[in-house]
Amino acid sequence: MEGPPRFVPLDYTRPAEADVLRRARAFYELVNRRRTVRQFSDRPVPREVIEWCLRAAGTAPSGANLQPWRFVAVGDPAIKARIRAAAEEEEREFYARRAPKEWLDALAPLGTDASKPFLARAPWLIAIFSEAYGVLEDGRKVKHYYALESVGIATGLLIAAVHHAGLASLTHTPSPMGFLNEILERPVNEKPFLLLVVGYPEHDATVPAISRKPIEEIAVWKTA
Ligand code: IYR
Repeated sequence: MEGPPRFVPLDYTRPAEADVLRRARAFYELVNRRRTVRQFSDRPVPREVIEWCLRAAGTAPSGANLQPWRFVAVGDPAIKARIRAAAEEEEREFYARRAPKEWLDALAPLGTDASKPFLARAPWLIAIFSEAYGVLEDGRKVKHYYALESVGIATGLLIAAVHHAGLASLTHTPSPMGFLNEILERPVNEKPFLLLVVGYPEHDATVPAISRKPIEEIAVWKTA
């Protein structure tokens, strides 16, 4: 059906050597200023901004290039309110009963609780789904490879794109997230992966005083 693989020249311009280091540092400095935010302004963000960020996410590498992601961008206040209500219901269960003490202890530095007003206030909620398998027009299923890894990479790019645009985001994972299929009318092959809250931070937003591991703790080198 496909014929032989087709190749085209790589579109690549090699930067001057000194620029490679400068650019590596500059990107670090950009992403190091990203913080997960939980206080969002209701200031609108045009749909076009979200579209470009989603295009960036869609450039992610994926298993067999099957691009097993689906982004549902929710700007409708009525739908956001339904998502908030459903998420808070799960979170109340989580904080009151489901979460073991060890998990609650790990979350303590973040100061989170079951109340999620930002889900109604932020201009955009991007529900990210992972297609466990694809479905052809005739209903046949297509196997997907490394779907979760692929969607995780795409989500990382989306978070970076949103930050680069000058907006804030929150990776939110109410658990379980099955209500997203129902509210957003997504088919069963689409598994909720994450809810990304996107908007401007509130002018007086605060973030937990937590730190990142230094490179010595996250990298191991095997050099001659
Ligand atoms: N989903 C809950 C709890 C929570 C879990 C993790 I792991 C976090 O990093 C943060 C919160 C909530 O959103 O409050």
